[in-house]
Amino acid sequence: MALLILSTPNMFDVAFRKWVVQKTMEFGSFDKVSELVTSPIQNFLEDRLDVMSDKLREVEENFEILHDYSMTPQRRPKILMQTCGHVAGAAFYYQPRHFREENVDWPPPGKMGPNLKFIGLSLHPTCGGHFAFRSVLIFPNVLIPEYRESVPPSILSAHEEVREALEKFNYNWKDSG
Ligand code: B12
Repeated sequence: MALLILSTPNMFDVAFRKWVVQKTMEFGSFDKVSELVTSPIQNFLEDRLDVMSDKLREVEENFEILHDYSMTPQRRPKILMQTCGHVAGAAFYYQPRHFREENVDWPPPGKMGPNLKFIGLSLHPTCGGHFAFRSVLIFPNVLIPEYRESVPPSILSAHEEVREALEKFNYNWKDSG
């Protein structure tokens, strides 16, 4: 069994805000938190996962946690979150290779920055692009009998619409253009 953890925009207003307030009290001031906590989102998620892991360990000792930022020593992602999101039925993964048109050079070459690939985009059925993949928990000893993968609902239908979304994600992600 594996569990995929996503965050939705509420995470910032609810759980993350609480964590910042708690750290501010712990360190004495918000300035101290800004100075000492170098990766706030990552630290916040790790703190929350530690609490969850302790509880989980009471029922199952053997599990591994991988994060979206977990890398191999060769700096390759240890886990591909968009693929996980699709097979988990959480968010439809639009992969560029499925939306090419015959005899059309798409995506247009040379528009991505150096060393950047034109990548696919996952869209959640209710949050659209306003979510992030965070972590995966893998329980090698827990098997789910008769498990059936669910297909994530797709919120885009026309290929043209998908190509437009993919271009915006790859070319305009900084300005939401
Ligand atoms: C490397 C990486 C980057 C790099 C390089 C990006 C690039 N353009 O080249 C950098 C650091 C620059 C970057 C930037 C950003 N990223 Co980024 N990045 C990643 C990361 C770590 C790995 C992606 C990767 O390398 N994939 C490898 C390729 C080869 O995988 P693939 O094309 O999917 O191929 C596989 C599938 O086809 C699969 N497969 C084969 N057959 C089948 C069949 C089916 C049905 C399925 C489902 C799969 C499947 O097998 C292939 C591999 O063998 C992921 C997190 C993660 N751990 O997954 C985030 C991730 C892709 N990034 C994300 C985001 C949001 C961004 C930014 C917008 C963040 C920001 N605000 O700064 C920017 C800009 C993105 C952009 N458009 O370029 C999100 C995307 C969310 C989404 N909704 O889709 C991710 C998932 C992170 C997350 N936590 O949610 N990123």
